[in-house]
Amino acid sequence: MHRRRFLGRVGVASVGVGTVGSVAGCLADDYDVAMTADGFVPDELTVSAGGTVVWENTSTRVHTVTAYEGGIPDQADYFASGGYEDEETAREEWHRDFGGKLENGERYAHTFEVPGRYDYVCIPHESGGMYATVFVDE
Ligand SMILES: [Cu+2]
Repeated sequence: MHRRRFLGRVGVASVGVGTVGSVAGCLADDYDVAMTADGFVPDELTVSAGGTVVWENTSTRVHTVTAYEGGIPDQADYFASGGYEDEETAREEWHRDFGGKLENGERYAHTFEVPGRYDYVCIPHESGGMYATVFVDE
């Protein structure tokens, strides 16, 4: 399990300079969702509004984190690795030059402000079922 609570990370940030070494050790696996060879783990995650989710590619395959534009709350900001502002652009850039790719060990983070359900996908592995959901509580 690599899930960690948002409040837990605030606690880490307040730790003194003298323990930087051990903090760095903790941060090595301080992510919420792993991108394995064939999926997002966990494929369902719940956070509180204002919480940040960190994805890390723990596999040797290249992945993306790409929100389904029709699968997020109306008022929510669109999100995608590569920073694209809409799903169409994210898909075009992936097909053009692997835009938005996350290689082994690379991370993507997004802060969820609006409560609701967020469905997202890995563009190159969509047909393989690599999609998942973040639920944001009030
Ligand atoms: Cu993938």
